[in-house]
Amino acid sequence: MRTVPFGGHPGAAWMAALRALGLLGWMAAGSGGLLEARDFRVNQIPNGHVFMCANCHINPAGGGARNAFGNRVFQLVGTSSRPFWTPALAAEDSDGDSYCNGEELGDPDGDGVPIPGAPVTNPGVSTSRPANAQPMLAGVSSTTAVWGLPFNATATASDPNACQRLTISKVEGPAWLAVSTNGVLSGIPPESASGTNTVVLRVTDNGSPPQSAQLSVQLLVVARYGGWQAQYFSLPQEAALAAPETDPDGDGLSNAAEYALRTHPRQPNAPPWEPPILDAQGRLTLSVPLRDDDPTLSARLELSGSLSFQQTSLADTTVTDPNPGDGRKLWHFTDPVPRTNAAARFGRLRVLFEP
Ligand SMILES: [Ca+2]
Ligand SMILES: [Ca+2]
Ligand SMILES: [Ca+2]
Ligand SMILES: [Ca+2]
Repeated sequence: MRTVPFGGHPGAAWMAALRALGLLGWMAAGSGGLLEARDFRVNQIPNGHVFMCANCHINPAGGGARNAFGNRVFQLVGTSSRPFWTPALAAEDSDGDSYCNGEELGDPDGDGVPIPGAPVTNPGVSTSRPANAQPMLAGVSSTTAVWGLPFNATATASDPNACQRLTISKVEGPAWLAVSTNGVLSGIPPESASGTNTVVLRVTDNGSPPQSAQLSVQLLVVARYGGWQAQYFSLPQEAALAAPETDPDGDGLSNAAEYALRTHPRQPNAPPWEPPILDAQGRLTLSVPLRDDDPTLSARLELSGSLSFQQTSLADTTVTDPNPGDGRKLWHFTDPVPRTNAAARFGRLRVLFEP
């Protein structure tokens, strides 16, 4: 068949003559040799000259049974000579070898212009395929989770071999975190997960042989009042009981204070701080242990000469971490007004945090 000029008008004219005679059906059934006229197809695909008729036919000489790509082309245009190479066909994987038709023919985007020097493999033969490129994991859509609340994120994976199926798995990470094969991370972190959690993900393609890549991400689990509420109350039924200003256990500590102090809101607690003392300069000092896993949390001590708190000043504040790892930091407050200058001093502790 390679002796027949392809794309040439002689072949086309010859086909027209056959059609006029109504002989095509007989010719197709009876003589493979005469089918060589469809050689013009070779010029309708990028780099078609590399595999010639074997792009579409099992017999490299052309004619006879088609391979998977040939069947797809026949499905699209039948015996018509109209063009069929499109971005859509380029994006398909006709022979199921995990490489797109366009990739195999050196024209990944299917615009009909092959990339110069790109390797060419047969889009109709699954054992003819390019080298398998390594997939990539670019990142995770969110790396901050709140304990007590559902966490959801997506890992972004890609592969230069656009037709390959990618499978994502968790290589390392906390038990509460589930990772689906399509890269969805989900789970509800417990309070014990507070802090930095190392998660190692792997992406594997379905090329031959498969290639994979790993990504390590640091997932920060923080506290928020909403997650704390979900841990200690049945929501939404107990929404009123769980409100920040409520004191369901009647211990004088509001839920907001219990959250900040890391105490139990439904079991009465004595305030977990030492009574205020006067320092060497006669200034009132108070130290309060507050949770350290909510980056939005802060505290201030308002001081006043009367219990009405009509005029207040703020205590000087420093924060220390005497016991790293205990989930608390110590907030030290010092009244700037010494005792000798005041008849009486009253303090009111405020904790501030985002919901
Ligand atoms: Ca393929
Ligand atoms: Ca192939
Ligand atoms: Ca690949
Ligand atoms: Ca309370």
